[in-house]
Amino acid sequence: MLFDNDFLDQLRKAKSIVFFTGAGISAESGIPTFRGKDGIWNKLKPEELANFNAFLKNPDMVWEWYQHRKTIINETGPNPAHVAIAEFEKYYNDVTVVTQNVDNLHHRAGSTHVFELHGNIEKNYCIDCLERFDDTTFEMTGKTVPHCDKCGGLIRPDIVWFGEFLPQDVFAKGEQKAENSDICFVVGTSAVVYPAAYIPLGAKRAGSFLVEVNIEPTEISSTVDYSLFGKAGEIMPQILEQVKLFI
Ligand code: BV8
Ligand code: ZN
Repeated sequence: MLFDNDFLDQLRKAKSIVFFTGAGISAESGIPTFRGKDGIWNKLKPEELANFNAFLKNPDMVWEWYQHRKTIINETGPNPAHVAIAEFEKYYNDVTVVTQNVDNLHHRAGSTHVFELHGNIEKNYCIDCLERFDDTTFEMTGKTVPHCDKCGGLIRPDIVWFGEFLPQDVFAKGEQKAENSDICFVVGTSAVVYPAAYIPLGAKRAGSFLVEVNIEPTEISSTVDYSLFGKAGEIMPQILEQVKLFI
């Protein structure tokens, strides 16, 4: 792939880089996106699954949906896009991932500075006493929603559902990193979910060079400085190859 000279100059002189990612970066790992042609929300309604009232109304159904997604995630792994982003840390001192994804694939690829705006599917907590039940320490079996062994309350995924606030410190730090970045890559996101989608917009306003990597134009295409259309799993390794040439 041939890259624009202005973009190559930005890559050469950049000191801090942020990767703002969405479900599209995990598509080539076999994890369905939300709004694409085979998106999750085409078959299921987010308000019936990814919100607290849905969970209270039918905890087993919501819990089972997350266990199903976790099974898909556990059966796959990071793809070349996640791996390339992790490798950027070898060539730049200040690399941050700000992700909307809950699939933990950036960590599994080796990225060491990851802000998870919408939580992490391997983490859970009791809705009554807030006791934590992360997968690392708590083996969940069966399809029905588990109950807290401290107070008997329902255990929910530590994921930000619609209508819920994002973890304020995570959002603030991710926003600040993006605003102070020299380049902010926007990879595999439709950029329609807020307040997360404010982050790349804030980066642009603060003077960061915004680069979109997506298979098709999105809400943010008219704002970015440079669009690269194609699969993230193909484009991100090619950008890394360019970096290796001049670093
Ligand atoms: C909140 C967790 C405060 C669940 C998710 C303005 C300000 C504040 C809020 C709002 C606002 N406007 C509207 C709202 C409400 C709402 C919202 O944004 N709704 C949208 C849909 C209109 N926001 C909220 O509710 C947020 N909370 O605002 O709290 C508050 C509190 C009380 C009352 C009022 C306000 C919470 C939002 C978080 C919701 N949780 N997920 C779960 O995962 O189970 S959102 C969900 O969407 C995922 O987290 C996902 O990450 C996120 C964004 O989607 P994308 O990642 O972009 O995925 P998508 O499928 O859309 O796009 C994939 C892209 O990849 C496509 O562009 C495709 O072309 C591309 N692609 C595909 N394959 C590839 C590829 N690109 C490259 N390579 C490929 N191979
Ligand atoms: Zn409890």
